[in-house]
Amino acid sequence: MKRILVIHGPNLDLLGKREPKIYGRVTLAGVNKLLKKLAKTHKVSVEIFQSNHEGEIVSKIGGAKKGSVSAIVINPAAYTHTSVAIRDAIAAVRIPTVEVHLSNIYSREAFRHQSLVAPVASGQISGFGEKSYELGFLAALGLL
Ligand code: CA2
Repeated sequence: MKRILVIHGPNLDLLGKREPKIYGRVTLAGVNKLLKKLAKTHKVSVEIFQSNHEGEIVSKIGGAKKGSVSAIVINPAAYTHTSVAIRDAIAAVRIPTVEVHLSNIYSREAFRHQSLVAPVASGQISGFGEKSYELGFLAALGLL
């Protein structure tokens, strides 16, 4: 069975608990439930990982090859705009990767307009709330 790795970056564990005007009322548990349901429907396995630490995310991506991951869906959160390390890890593993964002990063502050991850991702989905994850997961299935 093909395996999709979903990575949630820093502070996404706070989803639904703060900033509802930007990120809505959905919780990370709610997003994960949706992803597990999608995986079941499409007969793939899903591994879900959240970390507030850049190095842990880098190691998770690096270990994906050994764990026979077929595609990665990642919301790098604030690291989207700062992390050369996460970008390099994605480029190095050569596993098709879809970048997702709940909010439209291009309609927000200027510092969010640049993604260091986008050039090494297969594509990016931004601005559809919880649905961004669903669209990202479906895009990843299309890359398997
Ligand atoms: O829109 C997205 O998904 C982001 O990746 C979310 C990041 C932000 O830094 C990116 O620019 C865009 C922030 C994730 C933290 O989410 C929170 C949720 C609730 C309360 C506080 C933060």
